[in-house]
Amino acid sequence: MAEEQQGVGNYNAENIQVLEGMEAVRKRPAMYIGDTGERGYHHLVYEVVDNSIDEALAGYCSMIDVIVNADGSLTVQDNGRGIPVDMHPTQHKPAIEVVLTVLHAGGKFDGSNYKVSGGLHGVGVSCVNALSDWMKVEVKRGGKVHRIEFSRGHVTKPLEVVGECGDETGTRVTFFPDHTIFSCRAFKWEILCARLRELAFLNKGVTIHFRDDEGEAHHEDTFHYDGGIDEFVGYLNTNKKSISPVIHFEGQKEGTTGMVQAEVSLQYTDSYSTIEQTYCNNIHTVEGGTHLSGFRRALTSTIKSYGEANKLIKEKEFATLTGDDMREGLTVIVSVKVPQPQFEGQTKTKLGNGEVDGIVAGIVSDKLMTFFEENPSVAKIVIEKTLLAARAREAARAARESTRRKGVMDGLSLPGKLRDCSERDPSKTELYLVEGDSAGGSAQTGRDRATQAILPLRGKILNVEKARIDRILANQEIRTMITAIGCGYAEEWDVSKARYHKIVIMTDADVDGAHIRTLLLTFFYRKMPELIEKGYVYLAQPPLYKVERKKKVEYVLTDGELTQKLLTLGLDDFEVKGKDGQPMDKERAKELMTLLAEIEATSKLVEERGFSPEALVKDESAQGSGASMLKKEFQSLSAYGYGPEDWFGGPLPKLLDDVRAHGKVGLSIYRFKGLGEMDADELYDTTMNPAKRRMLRVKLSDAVAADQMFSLLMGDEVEPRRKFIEDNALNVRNLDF
Ligand code: 0RA
Repeated sequence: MAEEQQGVGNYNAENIQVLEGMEAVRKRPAMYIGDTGERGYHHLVYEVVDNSIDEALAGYCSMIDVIVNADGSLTVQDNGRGIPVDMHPTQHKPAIEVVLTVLHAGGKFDGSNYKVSGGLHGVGVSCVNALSDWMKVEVKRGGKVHRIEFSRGHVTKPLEVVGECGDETGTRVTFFPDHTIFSCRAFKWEILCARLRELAFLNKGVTIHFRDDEGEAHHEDTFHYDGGIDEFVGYLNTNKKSISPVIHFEGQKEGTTGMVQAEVSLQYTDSYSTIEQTYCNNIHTVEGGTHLSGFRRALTSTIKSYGEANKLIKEKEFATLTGDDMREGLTVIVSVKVPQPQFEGQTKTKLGNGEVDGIVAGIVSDKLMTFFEENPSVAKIVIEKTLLAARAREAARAARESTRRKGVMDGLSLPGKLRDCSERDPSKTELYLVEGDSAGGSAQTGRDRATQAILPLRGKILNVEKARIDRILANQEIRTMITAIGCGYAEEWDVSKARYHKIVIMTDADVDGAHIRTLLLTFFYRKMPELIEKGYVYLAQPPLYKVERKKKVEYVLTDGELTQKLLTLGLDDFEVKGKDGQPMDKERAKELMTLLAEIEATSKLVEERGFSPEALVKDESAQGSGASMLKKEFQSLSAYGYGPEDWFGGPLPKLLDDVRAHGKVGLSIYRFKGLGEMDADELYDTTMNPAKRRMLRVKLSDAVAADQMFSLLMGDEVEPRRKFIEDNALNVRNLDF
């Protein structure tokens, strides 16, 4: 396609080609950008940022700014050389116009082949242009600021000089995705953060600054890592206890299509899980490939030969050791740069270039052996852990075999506690994991027997974060769940055998319930991640309150909703006067009351921690412990003409109380203490009835953050957990998971 477009020497023909190129992208966007949902929407950003990263890799750019603008558009700005603005030799228009309107034109046409980066689809910034309602590009180059504008891939304002810039250079691209193409409506802070942080780790020394000006909460963050992937490994292990230093290898070797560079950082921790993240040209190769296989092979053979030579592994054990055993507790990043990468696999995220296997293996074996020889105490710890993992695996296999003989794991004999449903089509069935026998009883009576199965769980679930496979499989509650779900476990795992496509965690809305829920999620995340990836795991949302008014019963899910309800009822025939003595309109009064309720809640939490809210608000330098949140709330309050003095010792707390009290007239409000308090019909009606219930589907949008959170919440390290809970205590009132 690119050749067809560039080879033509006729102006009209070229123009037609450009038009057709942009139309092709708009007609079949998924072919170019993956999909038109959340992934594709964020992919637009990566395509643009990749161009700036290329400039950085070429040594011309040190700073990249990414800004989500207040209007929902996004800007990427760098201090690279700037996209060339001179006339293109064959296309008879400015080079910048070619880069932005011709598919795959990228930076290639200038002949310098520095480009090893490029987005997952490598489609370039012209695709982003085609899929944007509008795009504006500003370039600082040769002393002048140039600007060009587009809509849906076509020029709307030709290139012009709009100012001077001295010797500054750089590119600024701002675009607004075309909402007639995408179903996603906004850029998500967490998603962009995760990718930008990753890019900063992979390209050490580059500074990426990210700001979000959309919506109410303004976030910003800066990513810069002089330690590169070594720091990445440290970051992934944040909440784990390391048992080795971070070990780094790198090297390069001429391959068939040019120089292949490889970089590896690894560290062992005392945990039982493994993190292996591999990259090719900055692309996360989720499905692995030749760089991963080369690394694994070298790790296994080096540990074995060092262990044998130093008599750390007995002959009898030698044969039973597997690669998995040697990777228990390992966190590793493998990053390679390959001139002409081949991506294979279902999602095109598996590296296929055969020679990379040997190149990575060569670098790792050499240098890991040297490391072990120079650090025998670390080598000993790693090998001991490997042997323990192998023994536990053997014990678990034996246990599984014996239980299989008894027919427990194969789904033929379902656990006695399971109250199964009659429907056999898993896409229609739901399994409720219910905390406690009494709630289990209500759920069993109230359920729809055809499609809803109930499995009551008694007491605490085993923390899989702190147990090896043999202990996990010895745990009764876990065995029961494995059997009921029907997918098997570990080597026998098969997600297509799932007996239900909805697995619903239903726990009390209290601290114990939250703990059980976290333990169950840890189990699914660590041991059955495919269930989460497929979207089979849900959280039930039982109501927190039962509200009765004039014999009409209503259920309320959260404290926030209850407050809203009381305020709405309270303002019904109640006039609120503003600071100026004038009556306020209903909408504005409601907003003010909502804000006051927030101030009240934050103040209460701050007080519980032993601080005075008033002192915090008045102390300019106060930070943390809720101070920033309170300050933000008081800033919003000033929009109504009120200051802190109207709250602390002023009339506002009473106003809030009065409105709420007014709202409560004639109401009876009951707060549920647990699921068990609801009778069977009530539980079904509020929480299980597909026509009325609300449920949360558990999603893994940021696997790294999830991993850290589970290590933190469930691991051994006490100090970071204490800090997390303290930092997040203020969020608890809107904890959604
Ligand atoms: C084509 C050629 C050159 C640089 C670029 C494109 C370029 C593109 C983008 C997109 C965002 N930032 C960018 N920075 C540079 C090479 C320029 C030269 O040889 O001077």
